[in-house]
Amino acid sequence: SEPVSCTGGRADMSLDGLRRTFREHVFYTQGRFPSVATRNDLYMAFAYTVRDQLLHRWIKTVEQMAGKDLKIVSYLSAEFLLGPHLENNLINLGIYDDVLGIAKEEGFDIQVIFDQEEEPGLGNGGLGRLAACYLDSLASLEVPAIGYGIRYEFGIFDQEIRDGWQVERTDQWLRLGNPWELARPEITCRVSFGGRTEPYQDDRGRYRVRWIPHRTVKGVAYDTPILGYRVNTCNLLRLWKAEAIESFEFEAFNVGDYYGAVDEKIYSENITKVLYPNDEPVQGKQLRLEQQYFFVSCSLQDMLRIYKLGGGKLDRFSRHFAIQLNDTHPALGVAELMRLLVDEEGMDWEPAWDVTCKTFGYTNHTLLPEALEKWPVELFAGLFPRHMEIIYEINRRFLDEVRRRWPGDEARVARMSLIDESGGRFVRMAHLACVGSHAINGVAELHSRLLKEDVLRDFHEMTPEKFSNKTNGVTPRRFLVLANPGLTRLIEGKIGDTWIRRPEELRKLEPCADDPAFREEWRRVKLENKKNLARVIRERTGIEVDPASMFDIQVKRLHEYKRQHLNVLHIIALYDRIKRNPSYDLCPRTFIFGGKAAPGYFMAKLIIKLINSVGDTVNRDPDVNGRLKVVFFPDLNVKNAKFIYPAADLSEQISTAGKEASGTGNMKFSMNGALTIGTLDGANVEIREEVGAENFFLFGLTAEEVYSLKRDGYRPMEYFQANPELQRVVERIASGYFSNGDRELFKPLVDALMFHDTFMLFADFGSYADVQGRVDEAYRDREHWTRMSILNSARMGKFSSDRAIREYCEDIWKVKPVPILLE
Ligand code: NBX
Repeated sequence: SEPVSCTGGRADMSLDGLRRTFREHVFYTQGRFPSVATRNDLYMAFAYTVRDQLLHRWIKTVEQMAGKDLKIVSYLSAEFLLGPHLENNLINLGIYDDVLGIAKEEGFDIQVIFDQEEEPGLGNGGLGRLAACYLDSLASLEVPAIGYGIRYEFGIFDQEIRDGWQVERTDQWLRLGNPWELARPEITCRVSFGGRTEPYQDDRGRYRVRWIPHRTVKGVAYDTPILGYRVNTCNLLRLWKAEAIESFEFEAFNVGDYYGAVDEKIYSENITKVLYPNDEPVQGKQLRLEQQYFFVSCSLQDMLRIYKLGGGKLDRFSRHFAIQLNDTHPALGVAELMRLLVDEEGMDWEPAWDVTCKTFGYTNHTLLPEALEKWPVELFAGLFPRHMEIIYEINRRFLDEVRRRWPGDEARVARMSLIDESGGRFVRMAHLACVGSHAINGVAELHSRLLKEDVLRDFHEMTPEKFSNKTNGVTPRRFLVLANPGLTRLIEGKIGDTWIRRPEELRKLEPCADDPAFREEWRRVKLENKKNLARVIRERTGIEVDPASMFDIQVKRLHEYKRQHLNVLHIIALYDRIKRNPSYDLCPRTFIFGGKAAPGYFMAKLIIKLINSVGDTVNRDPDVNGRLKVVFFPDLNVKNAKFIYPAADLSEQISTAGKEASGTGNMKFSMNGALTIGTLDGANVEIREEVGAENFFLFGLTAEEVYSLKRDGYRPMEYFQANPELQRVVERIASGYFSNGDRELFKPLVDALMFHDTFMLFADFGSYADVQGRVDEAYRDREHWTRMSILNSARMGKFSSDRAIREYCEDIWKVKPVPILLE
C-alpha cells in the first residue's frame, strides 16, 4: 500500500503548528474554551499535542518495518516504572524550548502543567525502572521492540508519613484519564484458568492433549508509544487489561443467572486491578500467579499473531522474535509457548522445544535465596493443569540429561529439578527460566559471578555457554538531561551534546576538573539543585534544610539488606559526639532518606519510624546548632526522584556485600556528580573501577568475607563489646531516647542487630564510621571535592542503558537497528 502521507496538520512540528494543535486539543479534545480550561485540560491538550507527534513517528515505524525480514525484541516484564511522559517526550522530540515558549505566550507556567501529570507507577523499584530505561534505549538505538506487561489499575501505593510511620494510599493514576495510551479494543486474547486436560488422537492419529479450562478471561491491549531520543523510531509498550468475556457468550452458560454473570465480570477484572507492592515474591498468592500467566499468555499469543501476519513458518519464530524474561515473573512463558506451539499449533515436541529455547533469554535480579520465586505444586496444577504436565515433561527430559552427564548423582538431580521436593512440593521458576532459555545473565559483574558460583552453580556447570553478564545502565536522557538541566547546559557549553547519545564522550570533561573557573560553575549548579530540593523538602515536610550543608542521601526501597539503619546508626553516633562535646567540629550535613516499604514488611516500616524519630530529636535539639538535619522525603517515585539525584553531594550505597544484585540509583547519583560511600557490592564495584578508587569512599566487608563470617558464625556481640561508640548508639535507641522513653518501640530492631543480624551491621559499623570521617574531611576541601565530583560525572559513560542494550542486542538477541525515515 501507499505510504501514509500526513505532513502538515498535526504532524507539523513548527512553532505555529504546535501552537495550533495545542489550541485545537483544548477545544476539540477537552471541549473547553481557553478561559475556562482547567490545569488538567491544559495538561491534556499539551499531552495530546505531543502524542500526535509520537503517533506520526509510530505509524512511520510500523509502516517501514512491515514486510521487512527483521527481528523484534520482546521485553516481558510484570513491571514498567516509566515516570512522567510529557517532559521526556519533549526532550526526545527536541521541542522542549518551543513548548516552554508556547506556554509562556499562552500565559501559564509550564512547571504547573508538568506537575499535573500522574506518573504510571507500574513497578516497585529497580527492576521496573530498569525495564523503562531499556525501552528508552531500545528506541533510541532504533531497535524494533515491544514491551509487554500489565496495565494495573492501581500502581504502587502513594506513601504518606503520619506520626513517623508509613501509611499507604491507593494510587489512582487513571482518575483523570491517561492521554498517553491508546485502548485497542479489537486487539484481544483469551486466557484460561483451571479445569482439566484430556488426551485425544488428532486426524493424523497422533497423541495430543486438550485443555478443558474452568474459566476464561479476555485480555485487552493498551498501547503506549515509546519514542527514542532524536530518532524517528517509536516503539510500543503494550499493557494488558483483564476483562470478562462478552456477556452474550456466557449467557449460554448462565441462563438467567444475572448476578452470577456480574460476579464473573468482577472476578475477571480483578486480575489486573493492583500491583503487588512487594519487591520480593509473595509466597502462594493465587492472584499474583494469575497476573503472571495472564500477561504472558496474552503477549505470546500477540507475538504469534503478529508473526503469522508476516506469513512466517513457526519453526523460524526465534529468528524474528527475541523474548527477554525480566526476572522469573514471566517464566511461565516457557511452558505457555510450548503449549501454544504443541497443543494449539500442532507442532511436535522437539521442534517446539528448539524454538522455545532459542527464543527466550532470562535475566536474574537477585541473590537472596528467599527471593527466588517458587509456587506450590497444588496451586500451580489447579490453575494450570496443562502447564503442569508440560513442566513435568520438560523436567523429565532435562533430568534425563543431567543423569546422563552425572550418573548416580541423585543429589544433583534433586538440586536441579524444576520441582523442589525438599519439604512440600514447589515449582522453581528460576529453574524453568534457565532450562527454557539459551541465555542467562546477571546484572553486574559481581552478581553474575556469584550466580555462577552459588545460586545457579549447577546450571552453570552444565551449560556454561548460556551464562553472561550484562551490567545494568540508566538512561542519561531522563536522569541527567531532564533531571539536571543546569548541569546539562554547563556540560554542553564545554563539550557539546553528542554525549547524550554516547555518554562515553563525557570523558572529554576530565580536563575541566583542573579548571578552577569550571569547578566554580560546577558548584554553582549543584548549589542551585540543592536549593531546589530544599524548597521541595520544605513544601512536603515543613523541615528547613541548609543548601550549604553536605547533602548525604539514601533513596531506594526500604530493605534490611540495603541497611538504611546502618546510616541511622552513624547519624546517632555523630549526634552522640555532639552531645558529649558541644563544640565537636562537624562539617554540617543534611541526611535525606526516601523510599517505600512493602506494606507487610514490619522491620522496614520500623526503620522508617526510626529515621523519623531520630530526625525529630536531632532536628529540634538546640545543641546540634545546624550541624545535623535528618529528613525523610515522603513518597519517593520517579517524579520526585528528579529533584533528588541532582542535589546529592554524597550517595549512600551501603548494602551488605553480596546482597544487592546491581543497584541503579548508585549510577543516577554518580552521573549527577555525587560521590559514593559504598561497599563492594553490585555495580558499586564497577563504578569504583570507572571513576577511580581515589574518587570513591569504600568501606566494609567483601562478599567473600561476609560468606566466611557467616560460615564461621557471626557474633554481633563481639563487635558491640569492642566499640564503645556503638554501645552508646545502641543504648540511645534501646533506652527510648528517640521514642519518648518507650523502650519497646525499637526493641525488635535492636534485638535483631544484637543477636541474629544476617546483614552484619555491627561488623561494618566501625569501618563505615571511619570512612564517614574521611568524607567529612574531604568535603572541607571544596576544590578537591569538586574535582572528584566532576570526575565522577565524566567517567560514568559505561552506565548508560544504551551500552547495556547494545550488549544485549549483540550477545543475546542478535538484533540490528532499523533506522526510520519520516518522509
Ligand atoms: O533489580 C532489583 C535489584 O534489587 C537491584 O539490585 C537491581 O539493580 C535491579 C535491576 O536489575 N530488584 C528489584 O527491583 N526487584 C523487584 O522490584 C521485585 C519485584 C517483585 C518481585 C520480586 C522482586 N516479586
